[in-house]
Amino acid sequence: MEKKDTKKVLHTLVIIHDHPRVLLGMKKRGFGQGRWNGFGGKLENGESIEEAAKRETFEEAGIRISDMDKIGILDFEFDGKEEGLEVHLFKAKSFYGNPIESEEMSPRWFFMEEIPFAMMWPDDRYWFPFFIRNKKFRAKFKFGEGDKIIGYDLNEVKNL
Ligand code: 8OG
Repeated sequence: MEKKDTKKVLHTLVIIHDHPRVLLGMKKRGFGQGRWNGFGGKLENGESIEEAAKRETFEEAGIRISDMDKIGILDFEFDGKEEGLEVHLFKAKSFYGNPIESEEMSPRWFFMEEIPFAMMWPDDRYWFPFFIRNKKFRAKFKFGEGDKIIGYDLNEVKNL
């Protein structure tokens, strides 16, 4: 039988890292509601991935990014669904502005030891150590029912 490749919808994800803290937002609505996450979403017409990442961070948390690095590409598949996600993850260390609550996100700083993995997407605890140690990575996660991870693959890479 011919294996169909799942279609991947591009998304961005930005985590602000101001050592020893990271900025996360509580998602107030939509996909991922009730979870702490970085800031991001889909690309708008004609935008580059980087432009979209910066725009979403400003819209969702009021933070302007001056500089950021791509640290990971996360590939998500959902069992039984034709459409998956390709999420480009950025680490931003250089930014200005103070976090402000938006309609979508309620931002808060977390020290490394208190990152609330139990209230985040279940894949995050797998790749966060790479993010913290500045190791670039590519990851694939397959989700089953109830957002359970039913398979994954995670590798450090030199370039993204
Ligand atoms: O536009 P919308 O808010 O629905 O975009 C979803 C955001 O959530 C986007 O920034 C990508 C991010 N995201 C997923 N899946 C996962 C995941 O498993 N872990 C994390 N940390 N973020 C995710 O779509």
